[in-house]
Amino acid sequence: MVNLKMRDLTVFAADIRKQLLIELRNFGFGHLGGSMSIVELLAVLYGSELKHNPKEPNWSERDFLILSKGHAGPAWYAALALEGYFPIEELLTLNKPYTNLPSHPDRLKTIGVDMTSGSLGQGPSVAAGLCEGFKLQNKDNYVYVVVGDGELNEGQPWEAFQYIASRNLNHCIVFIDENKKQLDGTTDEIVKSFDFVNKMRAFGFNSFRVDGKHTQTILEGIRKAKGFSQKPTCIVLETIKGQGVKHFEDIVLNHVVRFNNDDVKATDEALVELDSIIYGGKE
Ligand SMILES: Cc1ncc(C[n+]2csc(CCOP(=O)(O)OP(=O)(O)O)c2C)c(N)n1
Ligand SMILES: [Mg+2]
Repeated sequence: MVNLKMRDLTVFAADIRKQLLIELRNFGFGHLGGSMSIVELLAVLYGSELKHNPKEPNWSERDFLILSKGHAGPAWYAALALEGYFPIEELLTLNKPYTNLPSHPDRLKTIGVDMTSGSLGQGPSVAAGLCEGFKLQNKDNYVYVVVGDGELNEGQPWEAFQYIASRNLNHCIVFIDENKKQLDGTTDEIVKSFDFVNKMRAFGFNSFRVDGKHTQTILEGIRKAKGFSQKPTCIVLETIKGQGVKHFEDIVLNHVVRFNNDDVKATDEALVELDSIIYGGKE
């Protein structure tokens, strides 16, 4: 773990990815692909843009993160642990009996988690309610929602988006993780997504696309979103399922990875590389 005060966002992303890989390798299998694709986003949120306080998780002025694609919980837990919500060692209990870190987030178990998720399609509806509540109270908390591109095959998010935009809930920022894959194939093979940017514009959002593989481009996107005062914003993140480790990016069906010998070897090699980013060669 790096000294949090000294880190930059790229280093923080490397640290999150490292802890995520350790978690999944330790359990032996898990939702690797869609966890890896939001690592850079989590680094920017927890490292810079999301107002929060690990010492006071229920702080009323905090921003909310709604991880609607709840199967990416293991990435979120890595970020929360590194931020100090719970000890890093707890990551090794992922998905085990009596853990506080079930494979899908549970707000009654994990400190720092505000919405239980895993059943896809529900996050934007909860975000709509939160944003509406903050608006009624004249509060300026932001609500960040992360949805998957496959998840948007569901109908419920589109009802919520329409509501969020029609109420001008401009403190809602939606991220679509456009990794172009879902559970058992590409989104094109299963149900085509068409152009999310145009679709979200048609639903009343400011909408644009950024490279979701780099913290800097994500950071610029969020800062731009915060500059809009009239409408909510959707940022379509161009990502890769398995992002950040070539071996895992290249596995065609990498939604869930069951670690075989090759995967363990690739993880060991990736951890060495990640450590060189984290410690800058001086461990
Ligand atoms: C309502 C519901 N239907 C189906 C599933 C099973 N499921 C879990 S993840 C997933 C694919 C999601 O794809 P995507 O949103 O693209 O996620 P990512 O690529 O970011 O992992 C499916 C179908 C579920 N969790 N909830
Ligand atoms: Mg996807």
